[in-house]
Amino acid sequence: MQPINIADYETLAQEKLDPAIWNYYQGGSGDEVTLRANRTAFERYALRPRVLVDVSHCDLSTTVAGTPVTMPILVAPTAGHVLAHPDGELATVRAACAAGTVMIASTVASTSLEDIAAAATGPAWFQLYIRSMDRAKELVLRAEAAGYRAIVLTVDTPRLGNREKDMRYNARRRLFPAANFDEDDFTFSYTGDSLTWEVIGWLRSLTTLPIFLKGILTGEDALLAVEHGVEGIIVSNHGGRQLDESIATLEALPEVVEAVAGRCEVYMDGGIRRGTDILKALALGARAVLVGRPILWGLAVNGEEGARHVLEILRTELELAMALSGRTTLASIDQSVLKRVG
Ligand code: FNR
Ligand code: LAC
Repeated sequence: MQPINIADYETLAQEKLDPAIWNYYQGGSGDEVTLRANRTAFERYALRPRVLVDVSHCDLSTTVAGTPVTMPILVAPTAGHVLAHPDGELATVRAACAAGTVMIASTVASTSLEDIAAAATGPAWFQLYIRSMDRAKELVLRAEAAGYRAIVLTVDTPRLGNREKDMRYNARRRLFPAANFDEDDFTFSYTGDSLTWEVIGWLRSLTTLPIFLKGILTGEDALLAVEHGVEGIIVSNHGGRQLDESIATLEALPEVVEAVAGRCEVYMDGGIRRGTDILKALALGARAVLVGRPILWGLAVNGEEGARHVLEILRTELELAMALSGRTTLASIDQSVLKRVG
């Protein structure tokens, strides 16, 4: 089969991957209610297309924290890309740069942050998990020295979610060493469970890079994030892998956008599989979206080329959705394109 959409990549990736890895990628936490909700939330909105608009040129370009990107689609941080393909994160970062967008490299990447930065032909960002302050400080300084343009602190992981697929398929025993550390046992260590909002000031004292918080789902926390001076928020429930039964990200997005009121950038991730999904997220106030699993599927199927193709499919679909809905710029995509139907 020649993959023509993201679902095709999902099917082909399953055929390629060892079940332990496949289930680690696909899995959500608990009963996977949130994992499913991230997808079904998109179906609660229908599109209201406008006609007789000159759509001969649609402009998808924007900036994220001042970094120009050719489209509002970023590569979400995900762990251990060598599990998908031997070229691992090097393939991913090349694909993202070739597509004119930004990869957010994970703390628990299977390639060191320096090697990823060296392979990048454009800007990349670094996702931070803080297990110990000493180690986190070292990571931030290394990331800044390597040329990363932003720090994305993931805040929804004071503990690891209840990943029952990992238990059943023994995924943890088979995983990779995390290349940013000397020890092999770092893979499943996350942001420490005693961290509080004071960590933002501490991070700010270490770096001048823009700071993003990933994993915000409420207006209350969005407000605190703004008060602590972050440059951006990523509305995320970790792809349904942390607190099961937490709100779908598309449903959480409007209250975060409202609370922020333009004072920092707001992105979202979770369940983005079609260009129309992106259109809906932008209409609800996201400046950009991140994609997680689809990139891993592309990598698994065809390395750098596969990851690149996944990004190009999403770009083409978003462009078509904009043309067919009569919205030729990202700025023209507002709530008037949506009707709530569920
Ligand atoms: C993740 N995610 C994640 N997030 C993060 O901040 N650091 C990480 O290392 C990882 N690792 C990771 C591994 C795998 C296999 C998955 C599926 C997810 C979460 C990720 O950044 C993102 O929030 C979700 O993947 C978005 O949902 P979709 O696009 O996968 O539906
Ligand atoms: C995960 C971690 C690595 O979701 O964030 O598996």
